[in-house]
Amino acid sequence: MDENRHEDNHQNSSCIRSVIRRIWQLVVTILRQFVCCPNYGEEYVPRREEHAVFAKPEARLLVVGASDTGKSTFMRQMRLEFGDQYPVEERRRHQPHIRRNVMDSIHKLVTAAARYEYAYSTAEAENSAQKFTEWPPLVAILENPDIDSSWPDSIEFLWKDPAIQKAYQRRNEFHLMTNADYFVSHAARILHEDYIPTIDDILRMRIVTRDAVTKTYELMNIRMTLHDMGGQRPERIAWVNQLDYPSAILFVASLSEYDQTVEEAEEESKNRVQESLDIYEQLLGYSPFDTTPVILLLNKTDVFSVKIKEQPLKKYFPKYEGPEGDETNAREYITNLYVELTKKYKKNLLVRYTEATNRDNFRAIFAFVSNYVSRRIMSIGGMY
Ligand SMILES: Nc1nc2c(ncn2[C@@H]2O[C@H](COP(=O)(O)OP(=O)(O)OP(=O)(O)O)[C@@H](O)[C@H]2O)c(=O)[nH]1
Ligand SMILES: [Mg+2]
Repeated sequence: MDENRHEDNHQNSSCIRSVIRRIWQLVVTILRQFVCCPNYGEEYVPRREEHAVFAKPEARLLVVGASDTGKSTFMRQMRLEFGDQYPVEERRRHQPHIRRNVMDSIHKLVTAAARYEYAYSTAEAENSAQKFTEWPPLVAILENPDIDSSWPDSIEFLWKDPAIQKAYQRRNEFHLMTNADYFVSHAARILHEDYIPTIDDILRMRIVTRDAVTKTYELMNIRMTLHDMGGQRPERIAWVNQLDYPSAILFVASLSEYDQTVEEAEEESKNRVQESLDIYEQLLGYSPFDTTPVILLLNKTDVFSVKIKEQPLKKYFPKYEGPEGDETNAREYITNLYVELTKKYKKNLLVRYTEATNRDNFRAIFAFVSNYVSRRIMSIGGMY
């Protein structure tokens, strides 16, 4: 009963907002006609600043999805393409995060090798591993610029040892960050005293988003605001404050997460694809989004194409009947899980496969997203 009343209230307020939006569009249209174009009948060419106030359509995109799927990486690409492109000072600010990524990766690998009782190939490797077993001294280097000069070589040396490589093959069991291989194999450069992060390092670093991050970009023919919403469970509680009539939803999911469990819910050992589908379904069922277009970005195609040859999809999704190791079939199976849910809610869905760390791929995907959103906004009167 209460639930129904809640639903009714929701629908009423949706209706009122929709009417207000339409009235506002009408006012803007009248203003354009009589304020911007006083010489009615002549062809009107707006001045630059009038463009900014009246003509440029605005879009508001919600970038949502489960944690670790690539939402913030997409935002970093936006900044590289349309923002300040990460000047040196800004890159330097990320130095401790990236060093932490190196330390976290090698610590988790060494810990896993010990847990699986994998023996190191030499006594030297065994000794090196000892340096990275305790976390507190490792994290202390982030405040202390005098990094033990033996560490970079030890990390790169350990990375080649079969014990660490065998642990790496089982990385889905212990929440190793996606680009751990990149960080560990670049340890010497990253731990060097003169280190300044490169753009590649920035795109690959892992920092969990706490609180939503909002950025507005003035693009050629549209002003676009993107809200990057933290995807971990505690962060998702804040989503409701931002869910007010977006122009479109960019739902980011990782193709490569099919063999992993949710990091922040270790006790449940819930599969990450299932978590992502559950979040997706909640958004589809949220009534203010009834007419909001959804673009599904199935991300981490590079990681997926390597993983699918190593980890059978059927082991994690027993209903998968396609050939094992076949990237196209496996990709379609995962895509269909989202498509089926979308059909259930009678919505339209646009799907794109992405590699958020790849500049060219990002450019192509963003061109598609911005064209689609601009055309849609223009078709409903220039405002949303
Ligand atoms: N190799 C590869 N790594 C990716 C790709 N997309 C994202 N990553 C990496 O995956 C990790 C997680 O990406 P984020 O963008 O931080 O994920 P998020 O969705 O913002 O996560 P939350 O902030 O926890 O919600 C980072 O280390 C990224 O560099 C991809 O397409 N390929
Ligand atoms: Mg993030």
